Amino acid sequence: MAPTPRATDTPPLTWDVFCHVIDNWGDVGVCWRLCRQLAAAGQRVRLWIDDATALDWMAPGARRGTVPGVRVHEWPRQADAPPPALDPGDVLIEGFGCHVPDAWVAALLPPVAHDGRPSVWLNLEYLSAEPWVARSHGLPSPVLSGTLRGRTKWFYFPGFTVDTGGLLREADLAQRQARFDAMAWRARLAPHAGPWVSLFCYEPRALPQLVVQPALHTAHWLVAAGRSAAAWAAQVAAHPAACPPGATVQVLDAVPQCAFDERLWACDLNAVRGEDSLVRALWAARPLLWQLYPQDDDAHHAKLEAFLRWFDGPPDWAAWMRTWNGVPGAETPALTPARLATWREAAAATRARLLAQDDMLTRLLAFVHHRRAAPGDARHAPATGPG
Ligand code: TRH
Repeated sequence: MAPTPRATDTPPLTWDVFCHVIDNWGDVGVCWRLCRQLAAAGQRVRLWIDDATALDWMAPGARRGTVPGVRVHEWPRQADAPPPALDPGDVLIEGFGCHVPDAWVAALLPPVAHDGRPSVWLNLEYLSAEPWVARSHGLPSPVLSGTLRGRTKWFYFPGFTVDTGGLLREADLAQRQARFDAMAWRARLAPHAGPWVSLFCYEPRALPQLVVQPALHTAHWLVAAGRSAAAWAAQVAAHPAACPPGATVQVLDAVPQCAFDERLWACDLNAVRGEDSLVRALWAARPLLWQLYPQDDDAHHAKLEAFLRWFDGPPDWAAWMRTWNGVPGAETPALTPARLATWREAAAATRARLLAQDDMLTRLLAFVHHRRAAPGDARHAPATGPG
């Protein structure tokens, strides 16, 4: 089998990444990380986004073009908006099923790219550990009618196992983590000796229950601005008896992505939500509680169970994860320092397991390389990394 092309081996291509911001920060968060990592690997990236305001704090300067390799463009999503008069690209990515008008695809992605090879059109999907993800990753979606008839869009599914599209991870992540001084980071923020907890969540009903756990009686809570701070205000701050006297809290303004990542490295317990912050919590290798994006029909409960099966962590942690996500009937044992220590061991083991796999960028580049080299043959890129 041919070796997986490393990011630096791949000649620069022009990538158009499209992002439609629905709500919260996950769409822009994932698309921005992808763009930044593509650019760091020497690729040329145009990010098309319909609401770039979150980038002002997530990636200061990005809109002004201060990040080498990435240009941020406004994406007017009106159906009749004329396509831009720019040189066509080589790869076009629709983030999370955001539909790019046919005229734009036709203008930015002719079937044959600048070097005579086929261009590649991808739909980047949401992250899930459910078994169908591996089955669906890399499937073609042929266009059967309209002006793009005969073209093919490919499904790209990120995931936790080697048979999926992988997880975003910067090439220098491990080195930056090794250099990071958590105690110095904490000292800059507050003089507090107890455990540190970061809270990034929607409105988990179990929040008051978590706050009073024995391991967290003297915790310092770092609460993210926005929905997390509102949940804290409504469920904890509004009920003075709900907060143990030894606990302290700081509400933190939204910070750039790399600073958010460091917060997770510095804490003893990370409550995260959505998808991108979950991945960051996995890299942080600290005990985590993940709140999934709630869906009306509770479809997120199946997604949670799939994640728990893949993670294979301590049963008391799985029980807390269910409670944190409002799964009925979950019984949570008291969260003690000893329990927190076993969660930490499990988190470290999971990070090690993931680090043994190729990251998403490596797999994405391999996928695109494969599609450009052999159009119309087997649907999957070569396997990338150890099983
Ligand atoms: O904001 P989210 O809840 O995003 C959600 C989910 O992705 C969900 O699946 C999707 O359907 C919905 O959006 C539309 O959580 P997520 O995915 O963790 O994204 C948050 C991003 O914000 C992540 O990139 C980290 C970033 N962030 C910062 O950069 N600085 C901060 O201070 C904070 C709190 C977050």
